[in-house]
Amino acid sequence: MQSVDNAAEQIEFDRRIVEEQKIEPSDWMPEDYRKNLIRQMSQHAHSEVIGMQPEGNWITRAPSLRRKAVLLSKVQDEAGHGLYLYSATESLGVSRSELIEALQTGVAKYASIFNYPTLTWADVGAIGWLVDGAAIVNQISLQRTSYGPYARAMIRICKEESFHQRQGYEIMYELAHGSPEQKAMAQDAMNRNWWPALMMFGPHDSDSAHSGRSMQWKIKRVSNDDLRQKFIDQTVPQIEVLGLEMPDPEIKWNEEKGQYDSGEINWEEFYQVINGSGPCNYQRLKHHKKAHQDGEWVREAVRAYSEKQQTKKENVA
Ligand code: FAQ
Repeated sequence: MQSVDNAAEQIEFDRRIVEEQKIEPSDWMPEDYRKNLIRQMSQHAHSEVIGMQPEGNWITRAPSLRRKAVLLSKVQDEAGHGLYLYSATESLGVSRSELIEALQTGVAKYASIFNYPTLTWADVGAIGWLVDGAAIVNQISLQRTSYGPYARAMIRICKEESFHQRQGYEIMYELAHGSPEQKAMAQDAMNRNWWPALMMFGPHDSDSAHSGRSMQWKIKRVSNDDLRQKFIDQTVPQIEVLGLEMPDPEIKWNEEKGQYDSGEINWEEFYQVINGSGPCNYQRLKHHKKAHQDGEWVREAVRAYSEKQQTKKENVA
């Protein structure tokens, strides 16, 4: 409950939310708002960083130098997105090491999609097209989120994601218009990634634990189900252009609603994956821990450098 001492700050906070003004790091904010932001933003940051692994798996096996250069730079972009988002989260008074600890101990989640394997080169196309495509639909709405540093990070991230989405679609287009084997590979990768991409939008609104408060605080601007529908509606015509079979036989245009009907997600699988039992959960975290340990010398060097600078400053003073 809000203490009487904070009543005036609470009124000011509420006014700013209603008037669509951004909340900045130095502003007063309710503790639950801060905690909820840390939860969502850090999970978003973790997703960007863990999300480097499935595609990173194909950098050494990309089919041409051009594809390799593009993929390398795409994966580097994801690292950059992680950095913007970790920095934005740190502005809420939590340290990077606390955030990493929460990820590595399984306290914090990351997007379920990254717990699936990338079996063929076509998965790289399907990820760029479907996964970045779904991420953009969600992140465009987050450009209007109420927390200033998060909203600004989203604006930059969306620009980069749109290039990612196009490079993925280009890979899919070439495969879908290539040999019968290539077309079959594209179909298979789309079929496998379709449902996990739909799961990225989270549970149905009726089952979403955080949506109520997050919408009220304008952290989230559009509901899980509405974003998912938007993604389906924009992606189905793209499947038609590729000339592939629909990944879900229940996809059908609904004239009355002006949108596509589609089949139900396997929610049992969704909950299994987000609770740690997906096909690659163990592997993803194991790899993250190793990379983090291997990078310890960099953090050590940064600490030593900043101590040296501090001593220099003190000596001058
Ligand atoms: N995966 O009450 P809600 C990308 C959890 S970026 C795992 O509905 P909320 C770029 C949820 O955290 C992709 N967990 O939750 C890229 C909560 O658990 P908690 C990441 C999920 O927050 C591309 C519980 O279920 N994007 O892909 C998932 O209101 C290619 C209850 O759910 C973002 O993070 C899921 N799919 O809505 C990188 C966007 N869905 O915390 C590399 C920002 C739900 O109580 C390669 N986040 N959960 O333990 C959001 O918009 C929201 O957090 C939602 C979930 C919509 C994801």
